[in-house]
Amino acid sequence: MPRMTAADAAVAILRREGVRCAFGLPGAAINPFYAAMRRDGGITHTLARHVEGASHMAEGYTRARAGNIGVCVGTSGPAGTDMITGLYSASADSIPILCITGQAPVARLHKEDFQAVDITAIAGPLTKMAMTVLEPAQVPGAFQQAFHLMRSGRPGPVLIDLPFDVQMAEIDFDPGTYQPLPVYKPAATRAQIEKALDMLAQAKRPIIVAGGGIINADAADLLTEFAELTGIPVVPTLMGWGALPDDHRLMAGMAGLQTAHRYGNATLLASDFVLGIGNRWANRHTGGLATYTAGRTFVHVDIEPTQIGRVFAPDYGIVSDAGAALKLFVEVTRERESAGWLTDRTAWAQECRQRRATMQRRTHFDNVPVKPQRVYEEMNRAFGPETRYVSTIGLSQIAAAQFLHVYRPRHWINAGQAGPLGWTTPAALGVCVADPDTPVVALSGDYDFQFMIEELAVGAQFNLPYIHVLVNNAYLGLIRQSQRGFDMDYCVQLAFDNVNAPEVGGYGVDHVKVAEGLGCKALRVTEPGEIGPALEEAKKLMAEYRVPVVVEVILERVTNISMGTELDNVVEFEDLAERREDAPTAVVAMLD
Ligand SMILES: Cc1ncc(C[n+]2csc(CCOP(=O)(O)OP(=O)(O)O)c2C)c(N)n1
Ligand SMILES: [Mg+2]
Repeated sequence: MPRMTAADAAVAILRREGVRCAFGLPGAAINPFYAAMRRDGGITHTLARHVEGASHMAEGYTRARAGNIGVCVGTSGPAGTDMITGLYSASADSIPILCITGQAPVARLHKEDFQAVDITAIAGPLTKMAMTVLEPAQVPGAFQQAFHLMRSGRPGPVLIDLPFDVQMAEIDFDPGTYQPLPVYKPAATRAQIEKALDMLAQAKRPIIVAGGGIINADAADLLTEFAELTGIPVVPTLMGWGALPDDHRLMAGMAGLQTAHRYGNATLLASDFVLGIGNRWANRHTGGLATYTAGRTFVHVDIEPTQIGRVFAPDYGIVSDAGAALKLFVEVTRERESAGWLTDRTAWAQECRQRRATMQRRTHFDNVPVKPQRVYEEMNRAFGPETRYVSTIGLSQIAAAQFLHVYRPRHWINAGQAGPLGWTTPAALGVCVADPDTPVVALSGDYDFQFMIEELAVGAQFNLPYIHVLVNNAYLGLIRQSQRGFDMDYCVQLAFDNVNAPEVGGYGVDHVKVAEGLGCKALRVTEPGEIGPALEEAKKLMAEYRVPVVVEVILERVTNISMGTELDNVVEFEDLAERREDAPTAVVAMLD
């Protein structure tokens, strides 16, 4: 039987489970694991500048491609606590990442040893398993179980904490005969799908709410096929955005309080039946439940049994992987089609398209300072359907969801539930590692950008080129807007006179200088007409220098973005589009 350190066994298992890269940073307590990675030689390591950054890189890496599992590694104590935010946003969005931490030796865990912290207790609520492995011979089993859990049911993160002496101890382990455990994914039965379709057949104005579970299940094609077969319009959630291309005739728009379209909300409110697949009725999607549910029948399909009924009781619930359910939905619908049982949905779908064609928000403003809406219009022009967008939170992200276009699954990569500021830069780097061939465009407000700004150096060091659009209003814009309800503008201003950079005109931080100082390229624009050329220039710089390129747009300080507290009370602060020229890049499905 081969003998090796438990750390070597752990690395051997990572390799057999398909891991090819890791994000992290070493410290004394995790050095044996780093030594094992070095001996193995098959795992590419990206050295983060902040451990939280490593955890978000792992998330970006997972989110970019079906089957990926991002791995982040750190030492004992603060490295583990720094990665807690990554574990939170991963678990909130059902994203598997494996977090590996070093730990003090077993015999000293209870002695308040240097950097010994009970990380498994801290990570417990955020993970599917958090384990300090106390017995070296348990290490293989812990890793095997970790991959089984991350991939089974509702995906999510795992933390494995390895005391120094456990990593160093020699064990018997045969990597050659190691087998990943089978993955458990519940699947709908035929009877369940038939019942759901029977209920659907009763509806006059049905929609499909398509959640991130469809993307996790890699089932976007099946969703499209099912929507086309039945002719039913699709309302993607923020996490499901891209499952159906934005220019599809059945794309009915997103619904919600913030990251939503006017026509999406209107269509949801006009519907009488909602088939939710792989979604979790997030509160910023539903708004008040009375408005959301009134007069509608709900069927909810979710992989996690305890999600059914969590937010409200659906009329019928099915526990199933989204892909397995959609496969059967397609199969049974085809049979019903051949039997001539399908209801014609043309008029309803046409009505939804009509809303889409007429209920656009205006993007074309020529104002200086630039209005944010114009930035997204220029981005729509500059970036094609192959682009992957990465963003986290803020007015910047909300407006992006209202105005940008996404055409493919995993091309809108967003920390939807947790929304941690600072997520965008490291997540974008993780996406670049996962898929160096697809153009990546990150989008940040100035505050999100300033959190974890040091990670730009990782992109420069490891040649991870992407374009980072930075919309600078020198404000914690989303919080400024929400403070209107308190009649205050308090502790949300980022503007100051920068003694080194009078040219930033009182907007505070000179992002161009900081980005350049970190080894990236950066451009700043102040006029709407300069945005398009700057984005083109950024593409060239990115290709030439192979580093992140920041395009900063100086915005007007105060722009309120459409939002509300109920689907039927979203406040519009700007003019709406009345003519095609008001929203020239909007995808308006052409009426048949
Ligand atoms: C770690 C963390 N702290 C606080 C918040 C609350 N928060 C959400 S958006 C926001 C302001 C974001 O400002 P900026 O990135 O400049 O985007 P803008 O809204 O101005 O476009 C804050 C403080 C958060 N999401 N994450
Ligand atoms: Mg801002």
